[in-house]
Amino acid sequence: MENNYSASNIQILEGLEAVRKRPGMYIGSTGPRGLHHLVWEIVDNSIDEALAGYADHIEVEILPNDIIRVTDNGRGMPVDIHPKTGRPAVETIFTVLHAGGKFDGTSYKVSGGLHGVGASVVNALSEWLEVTVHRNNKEYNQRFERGKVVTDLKEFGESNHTGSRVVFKADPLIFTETTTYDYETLRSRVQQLAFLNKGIRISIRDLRKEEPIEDVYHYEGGIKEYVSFLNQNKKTIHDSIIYCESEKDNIQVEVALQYNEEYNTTIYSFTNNIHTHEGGTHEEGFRMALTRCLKKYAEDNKLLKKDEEINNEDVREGLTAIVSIKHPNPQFEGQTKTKLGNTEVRAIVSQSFGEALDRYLLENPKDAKSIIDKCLLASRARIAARKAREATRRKSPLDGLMLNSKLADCRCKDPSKSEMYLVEGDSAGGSAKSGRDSEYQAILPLRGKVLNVQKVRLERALSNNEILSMIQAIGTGIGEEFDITKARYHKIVIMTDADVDGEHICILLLTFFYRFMPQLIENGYIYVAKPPLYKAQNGKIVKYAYSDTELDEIKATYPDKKLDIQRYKGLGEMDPEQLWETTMDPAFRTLVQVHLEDALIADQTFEMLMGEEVEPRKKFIQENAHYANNLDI
Ligand code: 28F
Repeated sequence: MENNYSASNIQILEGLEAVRKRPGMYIGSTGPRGLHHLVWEIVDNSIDEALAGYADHIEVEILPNDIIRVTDNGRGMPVDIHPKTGRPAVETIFTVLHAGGKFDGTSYKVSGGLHGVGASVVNALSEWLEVTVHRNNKEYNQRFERGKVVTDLKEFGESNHTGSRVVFKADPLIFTETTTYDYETLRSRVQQLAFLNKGIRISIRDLRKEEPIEDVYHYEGGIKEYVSFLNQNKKTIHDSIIYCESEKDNIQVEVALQYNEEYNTTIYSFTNNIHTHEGGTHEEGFRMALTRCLKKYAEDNKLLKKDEEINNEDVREGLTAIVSIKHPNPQFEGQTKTKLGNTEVRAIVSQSFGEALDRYLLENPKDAKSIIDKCLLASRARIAARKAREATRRKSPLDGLMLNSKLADCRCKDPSKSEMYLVEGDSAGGSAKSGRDSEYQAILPLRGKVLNVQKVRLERALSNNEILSMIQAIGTGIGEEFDITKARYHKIVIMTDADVDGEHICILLLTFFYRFMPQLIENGYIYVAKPPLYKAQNGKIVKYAYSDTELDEIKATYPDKKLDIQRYKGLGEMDPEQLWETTMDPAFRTLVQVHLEDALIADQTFEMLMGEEVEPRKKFIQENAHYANNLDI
């Protein structure tokens, strides 16, 4: 038995070493996103235990010194000796890679964004980790450091309940950028998990300050309440939420939808709680059934005038929908692995949701009429816009070449080397034009506020010159004509002032790209420039600070110097050379690449900031004042 033990022991050490050597392979990055992934890997195991029906309360806590504590009231991780490793099962879960992932094909291993790399990865990337199990009327405890066992599993005493608790400190040697958790990031995902897993009570608590912060989420209505939450600032055209819940071939399907009076479409699809930003077969099945059933209802009830028709676009106007499936063996595809590929899912969703929608329309003729009327309105507007376009005899509004007088293009014609800066205001636009490297950097100055696309159809957006010149410069077309291979730049950089106005324009642009050209974000073409906030100068010494922390570091570097500090209010205060060397020169600049979930947050934040109701905006600004100052996309 000795050599067996040592063999598996060596394999364990190699496994954890591999994780510590290339953490990015397991958690995507060792930046803030990867840091927060650690929490989701642990929380997902509690969610699994809840989905199995044994836990209904999960607590997520940020303790002082950014220690994370996750607790559930499930059965408690098994403590019996694992046949293969000769060690307690709980130790195996935290020391063997991908162990504990309950991929037994029946239960659903839900997983954070990186598809269930499991608790052992969190352990390997933690300075220390402690697991406490309440089971068999006893309490057990074990401690690890950087993935290695430092104490064997010990019985601690009696216990009158069951459950699991994991406490860990992310290893600063791995997470060199930051080990500080962002409360809002954890809060919003915890809320989303509560929506997606109805009946589970999940609380998030921040105990790092004197004043603890706590939010508790518990939605018996699950994704029905998620749809109401997303529609909270909008007028809806039918009161009840259209809902379906079914299971077939071990695949669970849940769909909830409600129409509002606006034009935008909000469809969020999930697979095993992962937000499939790029859609996939579950979303396709949903869309097929939605169009099929609404068309059929309109035809059967003679609601269409002569040669009037309802198409895929018309049924999406004003739609808020959640499509959530749980699949024992999901196949993820796409640029960011957030597109569901399982072909069998399309028909399952289309059939089960289609039946539920048909039943709803039959049982609620009044609501059905309002929904069909809404689709007909969209259809008539679409046809009118097409006629207007034809009337102006230009194939599409993108043909007007005169619009690009504002674009200072670059000489290079290779998109993969070309960049376009979207610059707020003419003065900064001027500085950018003269400061740039015109070989591969194009400048498009945007005058004042970009159109608020929250409230308009695509046709209306195309009538706004700023938007039009931007779409034309990008070159991909938009809507059905969009073709990513026609992109003229593989970097589109949003460069706005570091003040609230600038952040607002940045959010407007992100919302526009998220709603009308999401493929640009999926392909990683959208960036946000980070201009310096301060210039610290003393004679020949000139230093730029991009955050308050960096300014403190600069002051600490020159303790005996009297530094003249200038707070930049806007890009226009920098001359072309400064703008180039601080914000445009690839050798020194900081560009933040925008991911779909950032754009989603911007979109939701924007929704709240620009929605009709004043209350949510006031509440948001009160709660996030610090957030609004240095909105870090
Ligand atoms: C704070 C984090 O990780 N909770 C968990 C359980 C319960 C069982 C279990 C977990 C190895 C591979 C089966 C208990 N009794 N919270 C958690 N709770 N893992 S993780 O089993 C893991 C085994 O699959 C459990 C009976 N069956 C399963």
